[in-house]
Amino acid sequence: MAFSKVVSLPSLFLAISCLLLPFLLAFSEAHSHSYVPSSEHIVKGLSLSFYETKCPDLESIVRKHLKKVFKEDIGQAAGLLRVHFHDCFVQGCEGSVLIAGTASDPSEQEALPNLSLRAEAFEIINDLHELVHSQCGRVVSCADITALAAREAVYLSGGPEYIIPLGRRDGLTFGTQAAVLANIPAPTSNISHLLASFAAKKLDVTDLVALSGAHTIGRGHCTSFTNRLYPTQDPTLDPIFADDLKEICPEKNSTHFTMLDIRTPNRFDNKYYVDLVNREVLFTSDEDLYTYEKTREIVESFAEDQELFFEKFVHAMIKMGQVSVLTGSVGEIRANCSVSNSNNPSLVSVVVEEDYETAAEL
Ligand code: HEM
Ligand SMILES: *[C@@H]1O[C@H](CO)[C@@H](O)[C@H](O)[C@H]1NC(C)=O
Ligand SMILES: *[C@@H]1O[C@H](CO)[C@@H](O)[C@H](O)[C@H]1NC(C)=O
Ligand SMILES: *[C@@H]1O[C@H](CO)[C@@H](O)[C@H](O)[C@H]1NC(C)=O
Ligand SMILES: CC(=O)N[C@H]1CO[C@H](CO)[C@@H](O)[C@@H]1O
Repeated sequence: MAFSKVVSLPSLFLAISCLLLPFLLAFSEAHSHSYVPSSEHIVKGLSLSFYETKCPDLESIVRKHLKKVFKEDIGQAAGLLRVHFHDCFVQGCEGSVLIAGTASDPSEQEALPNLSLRAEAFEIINDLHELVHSQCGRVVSCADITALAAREAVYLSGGPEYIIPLGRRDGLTFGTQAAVLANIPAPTSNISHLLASFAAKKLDVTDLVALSGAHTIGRGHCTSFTNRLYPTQDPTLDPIFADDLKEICPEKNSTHFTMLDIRTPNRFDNKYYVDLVNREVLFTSDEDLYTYEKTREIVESFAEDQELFFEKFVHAMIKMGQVSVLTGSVGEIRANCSVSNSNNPSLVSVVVEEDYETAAEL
Protein backbone atom coordinates (compact mmCIF):
# COMPACT_ATOMS: atom_id res chain seq x y z
CA MET A 1 0.00 0.00 0.00
CA ALA A 2 1.30 3.37 -0.93
CA PHE A 3 -0.72 5.23 1.66
CA SER A 4 -1.84 5.14 5.19
CA LYS A 5 -5.32 6.49 5.61
CA VAL A 6 -5.97 8.54 8.70
CA VAL A 7 -9.60 7.79 9.44
CA SER A 8 -11.00 10.44 11.71
CA LEU A 9 -14.63 9.36 11.82
CA PRO A 10 -15.67 6.09 13.45
CA SER A 11 -16.70 3.53 10.88
CA LEU A 12 -19.97 3.09 12.77
CA PHE A 13 -20.92 6.62 11.79
CA LEU A 14 -20.06 5.83 8.18
CA ALA A 15 -22.15 2.66 8.32
CA ILE A 16 -25.15 4.57 9.70
CA SER A 17 -24.86 7.44 7.25
CA CYS A 18 -24.53 4.87 4.50
CA LEU A 19 -27.90 3.42 5.38
CA LEU A 20 -29.69 6.66 6.08
CA LEU A 21 -28.01 9.38 4.13
CA PRO A 22 -26.25 8.31 0.95
CA PHE A 23 -25.74 11.97 0.13
CA LEU A 24 -23.94 12.61 3.39
CA LEU A 25 -21.77 9.57 2.83
CA ALA A 26 -20.39 10.97 -0.38
CA PHE A 27 -19.41 14.03 1.60
CA SER A 28 -17.98 12.30 4.64
CA GLU A 29 -16.12 9.72 2.57
CA ALA A 30 -14.30 12.42 0.71
CA HIS A 31 -13.62 14.48 3.79
CA SER A 32 -13.12 12.03 6.61
CA HIS A 33 -9.51 11.08 5.95
CA SER A 34 -6.29 12.20 4.34
CA TYR A 35 -4.05 10.18 2.13
CA VAL A 36 -0.46 10.37 3.36
CA PRO A 37 2.37 9.28 1.05
CA SER A 38 4.86 6.89 2.58
CA SER A 39 8.51 7.89 2.68
CA GLU A 40 9.60 5.73 -0.26
CA HIS A 41 7.30 7.79 -2.48
CA ILE A 42 8.93 11.11 -1.57
CA VAL A 43 11.86 12.29 -3.67
CA LYS A 44 15.07 13.41 -2.00
CA GLY A 45 14.95 17.06 -1.00
CA LEU A 46 11.18 17.25 -0.52
CA SER A 47 9.44 16.57 2.75
CA LEU A 48 6.03 16.49 4.43
CA SER A 49 7.17 18.99 7.06
CA PHE A 50 9.22 21.35 4.90
CA TYR A 51 7.54 24.60 6.03
CA GLU A 52 6.69 23.48 9.55
CA THR A 53 8.91 26.13 11.09
CA LYS A 54 9.45 28.48 8.11
CA CYS A 55 5.77 29.02 7.37
CA PRO A 56 3.54 27.01 9.68
CA ASP A 57 0.27 28.55 8.44
CA LEU A 58 1.04 28.03 4.75
CA GLU A 59 -1.57 25.37 4.08
CA SER A 60 -4.34 27.10 6.00
CA ILE A 61 -3.63 30.42 4.23
CA VAL A 62 -3.93 28.69 0.87
CA ARG A 63 -7.08 26.76 1.78
CA LYS A 64 -8.82 29.78 3.32
CA HIS A 65 -8.15 32.00 0.31
CA LEU A 66 -9.14 29.38 -2.25
CA LYS A 67 -12.38 28.62 -0.41
CA LYS A 68 -13.31 32.26 -1.00
CA VAL A 69 -12.20 32.19 -4.64
CA PHE A 70 -14.09 28.96 -5.43
CA LYS A 71 -17.22 30.17 -3.69
CA GLU A 72 -17.39 32.92 -6.29
CA ASP A 73 -16.37 30.74 -9.24
CA ILE A 74 -15.80 27.00 -8.85
CA GLY A 75 -14.45 26.92 -12.42
CA GLN A 76 -11.19 28.35 -11.10
CA ALA A 77 -10.53 25.03 -9.36
CA ALA A 78 -10.23 23.34 -12.76
CA GLY A 79 -7.97 26.09 -14.04
CA LEU A 80 -5.57 25.66 -11.12
CA LEU A 81 -5.50 21.88 -11.39
CA ARG A 82 -4.60 22.08 -15.07
CA VAL A 83 -1.82 24.63 -14.50
CA HIS A 84 -0.08 22.21 -12.13
CA PHE A 85 -0.23 19.45 -14.78
CA HIS A 86 1.25 21.74 -17.43
CA ASP A 87 3.92 22.96 -15.03
CA CYS A 88 5.03 19.42 -14.17
CA PHE A 89 5.05 18.13 -17.75
CA VAL A 90 7.30 20.88 -19.13
CA GLN A 91 10.73 21.00 -17.41
CA GLY A 92 9.32 19.54 -14.19
CA CYS A 93 7.25 21.10 -11.40
CA GLU A 94 9.33 24.24 -11.02
CA GLY A 95 6.89 27.04 -11.79
CA SER A 96 8.16 27.72 -15.29
CA VAL A 97 4.60 27.81 -16.68
CA LEU A 98 3.92 30.84 -14.50
CA ILE A 99 6.53 33.05 -16.15
CA ALA A 100 4.99 35.50 -18.58
CA GLY A 101 6.70 35.82 -21.94
CA THR A 102 6.73 38.75 -24.31
CA ALA A 103 5.81 39.04 -27.98
CA SER A 104 9.45 38.80 -29.00
CA ASP A 105 10.32 36.20 -26.39
CA PRO A 106 7.25 34.01 -26.05
CA SER A 107 7.02 31.70 -23.02
CA GLU A 108 5.16 28.48 -22.26
CA GLN A 109 2.05 30.56 -21.75
CA GLU A 110 1.95 31.51 -25.42
CA ALA A 111 2.34 27.96 -26.74
CA LEU A 112 -0.63 26.34 -28.46
CA PRO A 113 -1.69 23.65 -25.96
CA ASN A 114 -1.51 26.37 -23.38
CA LEU A 115 -3.82 28.74 -25.17
CA SER A 116 -6.68 27.76 -22.93
CA LEU A 117 -5.00 27.91 -19.54
CA ARG A 118 -7.15 30.35 -17.63
CA ALA A 119 -5.49 33.72 -17.12
CA GLU A 120 -7.20 33.93 -13.72
CA ALA A 121 -5.26 30.86 -12.53
CA PHE A 122 -2.01 32.82 -12.80
CA GLU A 123 -3.53 35.76 -10.95
CA ILE A 124 -4.80 33.49 -8.17
CA ILE A 125 -1.36 31.91 -7.77
CA ASN A 126 0.22 35.36 -7.56
CA ASP A 127 -2.36 36.45 -4.97
CA LEU A 128 -1.67 33.35 -2.87
CA HIS A 129 2.05 33.92 -3.19
CA GLU A 130 1.68 37.51 -1.96
CA LEU A 131 -0.50 36.46 0.97
CA VAL A 132 2.00 33.79 1.99
CA HIS A 133 5.04 36.01 1.60
CA SER A 134 3.48 38.85 3.56
CA GLN A 135 3.13 36.45 6.48
CA CYS A 136 6.27 34.28 6.15
CA GLY A 137 8.72 36.24 4.00
CA ARG A 138 10.12 35.00 0.71
CA VAL A 139 10.47 31.35 1.70
CA VAL A 140 7.74 29.52 -0.25
CA SER A 141 8.27 28.75 -3.94
CA CYS A 142 5.76 29.41 -6.69
CA ALA A 143 6.01 25.74 -7.65
CA ASP A 144 4.89 24.69 -4.16
CA ILE A 145 2.05 27.23 -4.20
CA THR A 146 0.94 25.79 -7.56
CA ALA A 147 1.04 22.23 -6.22
CA LEU A 148 -0.89 23.21 -3.09
CA ALA A 149 -3.48 25.12 -5.14
CA ALA A 150 -4.03 22.01 -7.31
CA ARG A 151 -4.48 19.92 -4.20
CA GLU A 152 -7.07 22.32 -2.79
CA ALA A 153 -8.82 22.41 -6.17
CA VAL A 154 -9.38 18.66 -5.88
CA TYR A 155 -10.39 18.65 -2.22
CA LEU A 156 -12.63 21.73 -2.27
CA SER A 157 -14.47 20.37 -5.34
CA GLY A 158 -15.46 17.28 -3.36
CA GLY A 159 -12.45 15.08 -4.08
CA PRO A 160 -9.98 13.35 -1.79
CA GLU A 161 -7.87 15.18 0.75
CA TYR A 162 -4.19 14.32 0.64
CA ILE A 163 -0.87 15.47 1.95
CA ILE A 164 1.85 16.45 -0.52
CA PRO A 165 5.60 16.66 -0.16
CA LEU A 166 6.89 20.26 -0.31
CA GLY A 167 10.22 22.00 -0.82
CA ARG A 168 10.22 22.57 -4.57
CA ARG A 169 12.34 25.48 -5.81
CA ASP A 170 11.49 27.72 -8.75
CA GLY A 171 13.23 27.36 -12.09
CA LEU A 172 15.13 30.27 -13.57
CA THR A 173 13.79 30.11 -17.13
CA PHE A 174 10.54 29.32 -18.88
CA GLY A 175 10.17 26.45 -21.32
CA THR A 176 10.16 27.19 -25.01
CA GLN A 177 7.04 26.73 -27.10
CA ALA A 178 8.73 23.74 -28.72
CA ALA A 179 9.19 22.14 -25.28
CA VAL A 180 5.50 22.65 -24.53
CA LEU A 181 4.43 21.11 -27.84
CA ALA A 182 6.74 18.16 -27.27
CA ASN A 183 5.62 17.49 -23.69
CA ILE A 184 1.91 18.32 -23.39
CA PRO A 185 -0.10 15.70 -25.29
CA ALA A 186 -2.75 17.05 -27.65
CA PRO A 187 -6.42 16.12 -27.13
CA THR A 188 -6.25 14.35 -30.49
CA SER A 189 -3.58 11.96 -29.13
CA ASN A 190 -4.13 8.22 -29.40
CA ILE A 191 -3.42 5.76 -26.61
CA SER A 192 0.09 4.84 -27.76
CA HIS A 193 1.11 8.47 -27.78
CA LEU A 194 -0.45 9.07 -24.35
CA LEU A 195 1.26 6.05 -22.82
CA ALA A 196 4.63 7.13 -24.25
CA SER A 197 4.15 10.72 -23.11
CA PHE A 198 3.33 9.65 -19.55
CA ALA A 199 6.04 6.97 -19.48
CA ALA A 200 8.55 9.72 -20.26
CA LYS A 201 7.58 11.17 -16.84
CA LYS A 202 7.74 7.71 -15.21
CA LEU A 203 3.95 7.62 -15.02
CA ASP A 204 2.41 4.23 -15.81
CA VAL A 205 -0.83 3.10 -17.41
CA THR A 206 -2.83 3.33 -14.16
CA ASP A 207 -1.42 6.82 -13.54
CA LEU A 208 -2.55 7.86 -17.03
CA VAL A 209 -6.11 6.66 -16.51
CA ALA A 210 -6.30 8.07 -12.97
CA LEU A 211 -4.85 11.49 -13.85
CA SER A 212 -7.19 11.81 -16.83
CA GLY A 213 -9.91 11.67 -14.17
CA ALA A 214 -9.06 15.33 -13.54
CA HIS A 215 -11.41 15.88 -16.48
CA THR A 216 -14.23 15.35 -13.99
CA ILE A 217 -14.13 19.16 -13.58
CA GLY A 218 -13.63 22.05 -15.96
CA ARG A 219 -14.30 22.82 -19.57
CA GLY A 220 -13.07 22.25 -23.11
CA HIS A 221 -13.23 24.54 -26.13
CA CYS A 222 -14.66 23.42 -29.46
CA THR A 223 -11.28 23.41 -31.17
CA SER A 224 -10.12 20.76 -28.69
CA PHE A 225 -12.71 18.23 -29.86
CA THR A 226 -14.28 19.22 -33.19
CA ASN A 227 -11.82 16.81 -34.84
CA ARG A 228 -14.37 14.21 -33.68
CA LEU A 229 -17.33 15.98 -35.35
CA TYR A 230 -16.05 17.36 -38.67
CA PRO A 231 -15.59 16.46 -41.44
CA THR A 232 -16.72 12.99 -40.32
CA GLN A 233 -18.24 12.06 -37.02
CA ASP A 234 -16.20 9.77 -34.77
CA PRO A 235 -18.19 6.50 -34.63
CA THR A 236 -17.10 5.95 -31.02
CA LEU A 237 -19.02 9.08 -29.97
CA ASP A 238 -22.53 8.52 -28.62
CA PRO A 239 -24.78 9.91 -31.43
CA ILE A 240 -27.09 11.91 -29.16
CA PHE A 241 -24.14 13.39 -27.30
CA ALA A 242 -22.55 14.17 -30.68
CA ASP A 243 -25.68 16.09 -31.71
CA ASP A 244 -25.44 18.18 -28.54
CA LEU A 245 -21.81 18.92 -29.28
CA LYS A 246 -22.62 19.96 -32.84
CA GLU A 247 -25.16 22.41 -31.49
CA ILE A 248 -22.54 23.93 -29.20
CA CYS A 249 -19.91 23.88 -31.96
CA PRO A 250 -21.67 24.39 -35.32
CA GLU A 251 -18.26 24.77 -37.00
CA LYS A 252 -14.83 23.23 -36.56
CA ASN A 253 -13.71 26.71 -35.64
CA SER A 254 -16.38 27.72 -33.11
CA THR A 255 -15.04 29.59 -30.11
CA HIS A 256 -17.55 28.16 -27.60
CA PHE A 257 -16.79 25.69 -24.85
CA THR A 258 -18.63 23.05 -22.87
CA MET A 259 -18.12 21.13 -19.62
CA LEU A 260 -15.83 18.09 -19.64
CA ASP A 261 -18.05 15.97 -17.37
CA ILE A 262 -21.70 16.17 -18.42
CA ARG A 263 -22.94 14.39 -15.31
CA THR A 264 -21.44 16.42 -12.45
CA PRO A 265 -19.46 19.19 -14.20
CA ASN A 266 -18.15 20.92 -11.09
CA ARG A 267 -17.77 18.03 -8.70
CA PHE A 268 -14.58 16.03 -8.33
CA ASP A 269 -15.95 12.48 -8.43
CA ASN A 270 -15.72 9.34 -10.59
CA LYS A 271 -18.46 10.38 -13.04
CA TYR A 272 -15.88 11.07 -15.77
CA TYR A 273 -15.42 7.29 -15.98
CA VAL A 274 -19.19 6.80 -16.18
CA ASP A 275 -19.17 9.29 -19.07
CA LEU A 276 -16.39 7.24 -20.68
CA VAL A 277 -18.33 4.00 -20.43
CA ASN A 278 -21.27 5.82 -22.06
CA ARG A 279 -19.03 7.34 -24.76
CA GLU A 280 -19.88 10.85 -23.66
CA VAL A 281 -16.45 12.45 -23.31
CA LEU A 282 -14.97 15.27 -25.35
CA PHE A 283 -11.46 14.33 -26.43
CA THR A 284 -9.96 11.53 -28.48
CA SER A 285 -7.44 11.24 -25.65
CA ASP A 286 -10.31 10.48 -23.26
CA GLU A 287 -12.21 8.13 -25.57
CA ASP A 288 -9.09 6.08 -26.33
CA LEU A 289 -8.82 5.12 -22.65
CA TYR A 290 -12.06 3.19 -23.12
CA THR A 291 -11.39 1.88 -26.60
CA TYR A 292 -8.06 0.28 -25.67
CA GLU A 293 -8.61 -2.99 -23.80
CA LYS A 294 -5.95 -2.62 -21.17
CA THR A 295 -7.07 0.81 -20.04
CA ARG A 296 -10.76 -0.07 -20.43
CA GLU A 297 -10.47 -2.44 -17.47
CA ILE A 298 -9.10 0.35 -15.33
CA VAL A 299 -11.77 2.78 -16.54
CA GLU A 300 -14.49 0.29 -15.61
CA SER A 301 -13.03 -0.31 -12.18
CA PHE A 302 -12.97 3.45 -11.47
CA ALA A 303 -16.53 3.88 -12.81
CA GLU A 304 -17.65 1.27 -10.29
CA ASP A 305 -15.56 2.28 -7.31
CA GLN A 306 -14.98 5.93 -6.52
CA GLU A 307 -12.79 5.17 -3.53
CA LEU A 308 -10.44 3.13 -5.74
CA PHE A 309 -10.26 6.04 -8.20
CA PHE A 310 -9.47 8.48 -5.39
CA GLU A 311 -6.68 6.26 -4.08
CA LYS A 312 -5.06 5.83 -7.51
CA PHE A 313 -5.55 9.49 -8.38
CA VAL A 314 -3.80 10.68 -5.23
CA HIS A 315 -0.95 8.24 -5.78
CA ALA A 316 -0.50 9.50 -9.35
CA MET A 317 -0.82 13.19 -8.40
CA ILE A 318 1.92 12.82 -5.78
CA LYS A 319 4.11 11.16 -8.41
CA MET A 320 3.35 13.78 -11.05
CA GLY A 321 3.91 16.55 -8.50
CA GLN A 322 7.52 15.44 -8.05
CA VAL A 323 8.58 15.17 -11.69
CA SER A 324 12.04 16.76 -12.12
CA VAL A 325 11.67 19.04 -9.12
CA LEU A 326 14.46 21.41 -8.10
CA THR A 327 15.48 21.16 -4.46
CA GLY A 328 18.09 22.34 -1.99
CA SER A 329 19.95 25.35 -3.32
CA VAL A 330 19.15 24.79 -7.01
CA GLY A 331 16.87 27.38 -8.59
CA GLU A 332 15.39 30.16 -6.48
CA ILE A 333 12.39 31.36 -4.52
CA ARG A 334 10.77 33.82 -6.88
CA ALA A 335 9.61 37.13 -5.47
CA ASN A 336 6.98 37.39 -8.22
CA CYS A 337 5.71 34.17 -9.78
CA SER A 338 5.44 35.82 -13.21
CA VAL A 339 9.10 36.77 -13.48
CA SER A 340 12.42 35.22 -12.49
CA ASN A 341 14.35 37.16 -9.85
CA SER A 342 17.15 38.18 -12.21
CA ASN A 343 14.56 39.84 -14.50
CA ASN A 344 12.61 41.42 -11.67
CA PRO A 345 13.31 45.16 -11.58
CA SER A 346 11.91 45.59 -8.07
CA LEU A 347 14.45 43.12 -6.67
CA VAL A 348 17.76 44.90 -7.26
CA SER A 349 18.10 45.88 -3.59
CA VAL A 350 17.13 42.43 -2.29
CA VAL A 351 19.70 40.35 -4.15
CA VAL A 352 21.87 40.18 -1.02
CA GLU A 353 18.99 38.58 0.88
CA GLU A 354 18.68 35.76 -1.66
CA ASP A 355 22.43 35.12 -1.47
CA TYR A 356 22.18 34.97 2.28
CA GLU A 357 19.27 32.57 2.13
CA THR A 358 21.10 30.27 -0.28
CA ALA A 359 24.27 30.35 1.77
CA ALA A 360 22.33 29.50 4.91
CA GLU A 361 20.86 26.43 3.25
CA LEU A 362 24.18 25.04 2.08
C1 HEM B 1 -3.85 12.66 -20.69
C2 HEM B 1 -3.50 13.71 -21.39
C3 HEM B 1 -4.29 15.00 -21.33
C4 HEM B 1 -4.75 15.67 -22.40
C5 HEM B 1 -4.57 15.31 -23.86
C6 HEM B 1 -5.46 16.82 -21.89
C7 HEM B 1 -6.05 17.78 -22.67
C8 HEM B 1 -6.89 18.77 -22.20
C9 HEM B 1 -7.58 19.73 -23.02
C10 HEM B 1 -7.46 19.83 -24.53
C11 HEM B 1 -8.35 20.47 -22.21
C12 HEM B 1 -9.32 21.56 -22.62
C13 HEM B 1 -8.65 22.85 -22.99
C14 HEM B 1 -9.68 23.74 -23.58
O1 HEM B 1 -10.09 23.45 -24.72
O2 HEM B 1 -10.10 24.71 -22.94
C15 HEM B 1 -8.14 20.03 -20.86
C16 HEM B 1 -8.75 20.56 -19.77
C17 HEM B 1 -8.42 20.21 -18.48
N1 HEM B 1 -7.45 19.30 -18.10
FE1 HEM B 1 -6.51 17.99 -19.31
N2 HEM B 1 -5.42 16.80 -20.53
C18 HEM B 1 -4.71 15.71 -20.14
C19 HEM B 1 -4.37 15.37 -18.84
C20 HEM B 1 -4.70 16.14 -17.75
C21 HEM B 1 -4.14 15.95 -16.43
C22 HEM B 1 -3.06 14.93 -16.07
C23 HEM B 1 -4.74 16.87 -15.62
C24 HEM B 1 -4.50 17.13 -14.16
C25 HEM B 1 -4.12 16.22 -13.30
C26 HEM B 1 -5.68 17.60 -16.44
C27 HEM B 1 -6.54 18.57 -15.96
C28 HEM B 1 -7.42 19.28 -16.75
C29 HEM B 1 -8.44 20.16 -16.20
C30 HEM B 1 -8.77 20.36 -14.75
C31 HEM B 1 -9.06 20.76 -17.30
C32 HEM B 1 -10.15 21.84 -17.29
C33 HEM B 1 -9.47 23.19 -17.34
C34 HEM B 1 -10.39 24.38 -17.22
O3 HEM B 1 -11.59 24.22 -17.05
O4 HEM B 1 -9.86 25.50 -17.29
N3 HEM B 1 -5.61 17.15 -17.71
N4 HEM B 1 -7.23 18.98 -20.89
C1 LIG C 1 -0.81 7.22 -32.83
O1 LIG C 1 -0.32 8.52 -33.07
C2 LIG C 1 1.00 8.57 -33.56
C3 LIG C 1 1.37 10.04 -33.73
O2 LIG C 1 1.25 10.73 -32.53
C4 LIG C 1 1.09 7.83 -34.89
O3 LIG C 1 2.43 7.83 -35.34
C5 LIG C 1 0.61 6.40 -34.70
O4 LIG C 1 0.56 5.76 -35.96
C6 LIG C 1 -0.78 6.37 -34.07
N1 LIG C 1 -1.13 5.00 -33.76
C7 LIG C 1 -2.29 4.47 -34.09
C8 LIG C 1 -2.50 3.05 -33.68
O5 LIG C 1 -3.16 5.08 -34.68
C1 LIG D 1 -12.13 29.22 -39.42
O1 LIG D 1 -12.16 30.62 -39.22
C2 LIG D 1 -11.49 31.37 -40.19
C3 LIG D 1 -11.57 32.85 -39.83
O2 LIG D 1 -12.04 33.06 -38.58
C4 LIG D 1 -12.11 31.13 -41.57
O3 LIG D 1 -11.40 31.86 -42.54
C5 LIG D 1 -12.05 29.65 -41.86
O4 LIG D 1 -12.69 29.40 -43.06
C6 LIG D 1 -12.69 28.84 -40.78
N1 LIG D 1 -12.48 27.44 -41.03
C7 LIG D 1 -13.46 26.54 -40.90
C8 LIG D 1 -13.08 25.13 -41.21
O5 LIG D 1 -14.57 26.82 -40.57
C1 LIG E 1 4.89 40.62 -11.32
O1 LIG E 1 5.46 40.59 -12.60
C2 LIG E 1 4.55 40.88 -13.66
C3 LIG E 1 5.29 40.62 -14.97
O2 LIG E 1 6.49 41.34 -15.02
C4 LIG E 1 4.04 42.29 -13.49
O3 LIG E 1 3.13 42.60 -14.51
C5 LIG E 1 3.37 42.42 -12.12
O4 LIG E 1 2.95 43.74 -11.91
C6 LIG E 1 4.30 41.99 -11.02
N1 LIG E 1 3.57 41.96 -9.75
C7 LIG E 1 3.98 42.62 -8.68
C8 LIG E 1 3.11 42.49 -7.47
O5 LIG E 1 4.97 43.28 -8.67
C1 LIG F 1 -1.23 33.44 -27.67
C2 LIG F 1 -2.14 33.42 -26.49
O1 LIG F 1 -3.32 33.63 -26.59
N1 LIG F 1 -1.56 33.15 -25.33
C3 LIG F 1 -2.29 33.10 -24.09
C4 LIG F 1 -1.87 31.85 -23.31
O2 LIG F 1 -2.47 31.85 -22.06
C5 LIG F 1 -2.21 32.99 -21.26
C6 LIG F 1 -2.90 32.79 -19.97
O3 LIG F 1 -4.26 32.60 -20.13
C7 LIG F 1 -2.69 34.26 -21.96
O4 LIG F 1 -2.37 35.39 -21.19
C8 LIG F 1 -2.03 34.37 -23.31
O5 LIG F 1 -2.54 35.48 -24.00
